[in-house]
Amino acid sequence: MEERIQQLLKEVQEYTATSRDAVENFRLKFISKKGAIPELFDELKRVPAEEKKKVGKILNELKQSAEAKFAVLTSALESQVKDLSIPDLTLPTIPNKIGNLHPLTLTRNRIIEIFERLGFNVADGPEIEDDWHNFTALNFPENHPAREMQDTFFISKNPDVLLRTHTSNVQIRLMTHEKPPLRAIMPGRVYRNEAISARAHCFFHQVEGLYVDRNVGFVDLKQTLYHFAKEMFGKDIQIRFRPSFFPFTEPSAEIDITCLICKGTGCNVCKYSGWVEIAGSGMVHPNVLRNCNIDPEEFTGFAFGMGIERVAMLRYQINDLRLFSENDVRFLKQFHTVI
Ligand code: 2NL
Repeated sequence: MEERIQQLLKEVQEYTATSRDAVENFRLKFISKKGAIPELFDELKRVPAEEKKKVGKILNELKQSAEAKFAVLTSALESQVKDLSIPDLTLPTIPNKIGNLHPLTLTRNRIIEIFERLGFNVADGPEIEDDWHNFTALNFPENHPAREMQDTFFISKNPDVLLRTHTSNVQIRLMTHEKPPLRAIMPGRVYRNEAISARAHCFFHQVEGLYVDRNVGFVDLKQTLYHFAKEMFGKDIQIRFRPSFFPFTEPSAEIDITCLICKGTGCNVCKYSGWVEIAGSGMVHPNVLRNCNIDPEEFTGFAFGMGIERVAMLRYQINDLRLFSENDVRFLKQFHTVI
């Protein structure tokens, strides 16, 4: 009998059960009324008195060990059941990954937001343009190099059909068809015949702006772009206006801000000058106003233009223009938008 008890003890210790049925089988085999242990207690009654104490002791050990094992198996089963149970239905759902906005779209939207708060409308116009709206009305001389085949895409043999090289064509259309006061920005895609590199592309995006009214002065231009730069890049940056030249503005100025990469101490992005250019600007040339039937004696205006890619590169610290048009998901998914 002692041997049988030892054998059963071994079986109890080695028993594994992960299903409800297997745990029930354990109970039936060892613990239940008709199981092996109660049967052994019955037999114990017939064991000779001198051995009873010894056999009874190991039988009790077997009983305790079987009961402890049963408790362990049951609680393991319960925690398993808990894992399979219904999750907390009050928790928010896992958001669907439906994509995000392109960094150029995010940047364009921010630029629009800043100017809309200053009372600017958003206007757009055609990307396929004629010579008048892209060059002549903008006071480009007949022999200006920008008109050359090397710089401009002509889309047919007809030199009067071209891809716009800036969004100024929209301003020309606006000034021709509407009367001042005019206050609008024009975001859009423009095309230039350039070799593709980290710094240049054959198409890119611009936002131009125009404000025409009585008594618009350089001070209005300066304050508007000063406000824009601080809103866009933060209150800590410094801004400088540098004299420049464009055929369509007089006087003209380029706007630089302190380099956001090196904070003005010098790096390869700012070519060790501490400054980066963010926009061109100026007072609309009287010839341009005249070309749109606006009297330059009565009205004046300022205009500006900036590359959205350039602003986005500074905003997100991107060092290669090609990333914007390659559509590499590893790049695009870094610009999370909260939906
Ligand atoms: C640049 C420079 C500029 C304008 C664009 C403009 C348009 C009209 C009349 C006068 Cl219709 N000016 N636009 C003016 C100054 C600069 O862009 O560097 N853009 C990326």
